[in-house]
Amino acid sequence: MAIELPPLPYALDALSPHINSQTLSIHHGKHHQAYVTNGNKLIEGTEFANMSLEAIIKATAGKADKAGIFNNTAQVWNHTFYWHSMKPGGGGKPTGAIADKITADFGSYEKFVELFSQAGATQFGSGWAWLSLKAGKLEVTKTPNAETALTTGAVPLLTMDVWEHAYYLDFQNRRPDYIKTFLEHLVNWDFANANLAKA
Ligand code: MN3
Repeated sequence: MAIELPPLPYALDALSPHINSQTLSIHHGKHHQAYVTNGNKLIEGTEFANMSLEAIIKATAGKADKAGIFNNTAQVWNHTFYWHSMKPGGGGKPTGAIADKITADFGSYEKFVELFSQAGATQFGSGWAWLSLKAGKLEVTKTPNAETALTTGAVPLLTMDVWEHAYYLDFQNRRPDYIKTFLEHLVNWDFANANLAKA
């Protein structure tokens, strides 16, 4: 089955003024679309052509001769997960089960903010910061380039894109300001709660 570009779950201007419509238009319409287009070209006529996106990612992870397929398909999945990790009017302290779990596993929401911010800020070059559930416990991790928490034996709950294309038009080189804005104004705790409930 061909890989498809899912629509953004909100309007292009829905995250303004934190992430403006130009960023979302290019990030979704050009970057995300390019991973879809390239992924489809690479799987055409191969054993992966009829597999689900997640199955392709898991089957190609860590295989040097399949790096092109992995990089493009993982980036398709990571971006879709990232769009849902944000919502208009999001951010701030979590509610529901994820709030209790954060307190139980990290000690406090403030400690989670510190760990997540550090993961995003210290990912050298391009990559992702994650909140995941692994062996029943929350963990904050970072991955380089297209690497994804999906293939680490964890259940991803939230992600934040820290590739420069995610924030450069809005924040230029100020990645820490983007991370702060993500946590204070954008993070979608409903999505994290839904993923936690399914985990
Ligand atoms: Mn990106």
